[in-house]
Amino acid sequence: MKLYSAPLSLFARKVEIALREKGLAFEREMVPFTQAAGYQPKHPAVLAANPKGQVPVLVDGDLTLFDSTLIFEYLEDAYPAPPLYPAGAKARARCRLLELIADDVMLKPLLPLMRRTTPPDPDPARQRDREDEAARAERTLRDLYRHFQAQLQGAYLCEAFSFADIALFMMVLWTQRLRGPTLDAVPDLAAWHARVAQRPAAAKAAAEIAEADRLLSPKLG
Ligand SMILES: N[C@@H](CCC(=O)N[C@@H](CS)C(=O)NCC(=O)O)C(=O)O
Repeated sequence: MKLYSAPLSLFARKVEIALREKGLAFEREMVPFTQAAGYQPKHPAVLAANPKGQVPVLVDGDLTLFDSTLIFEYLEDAYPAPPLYPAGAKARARCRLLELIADDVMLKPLLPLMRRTTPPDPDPARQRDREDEAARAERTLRDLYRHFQAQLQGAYLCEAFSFADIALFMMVLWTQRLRGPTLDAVPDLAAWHARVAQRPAAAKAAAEIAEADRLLSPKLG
């Protein structure tokens, strides 16, 4: 298998964690990324595989796939052990919903925080607007922390460790690296995050992201 990933792509890192949790060997190619230019120029293989021009892209033999959630679903079907979705239609749907809330709903307030790693706007008024928007987004992120804390089922979101934990782990890690709200007000969620962070696949991704920030995101270093 081959994965097109990127050093600071939270969606591609999701897939790296899932592949390692499933014990699957893969070759990884990191596409170019800088804080100033983003993903430009796009990697030709990614452009050829994904009309959105985004990573992750997974190639498994004659199958080429993009989108981290779709890749999760394929991995579970093709390589069911160990499972990363719970058994039972309702439990699986709930788990997918939690992943969607992490990926889509939590991404929205995270976007204004991402500007903290890009060069400041040369117009001071526009830069102040950016900072105000980030402050509003932090309130939404605190609400989402409380939502996810209430969803915990014992040690993990869906009883056993699942794709939902991987998705939320990345979103919370991203919020922390962008100097978003701490987890002080949500101790159970903080304990959950520490628990997931100890898993070797998550620990490896977190260590590589920290190293990528040291090289690529001086404002966070
Ligand atoms: N829904 C997609 C999102 C993928 C995505 O946003 N990838 C980003 C990196 S994290 C990307 O390649 N961005 C480049 C672009 O959109 O031009 C997924 O889950 O894979």
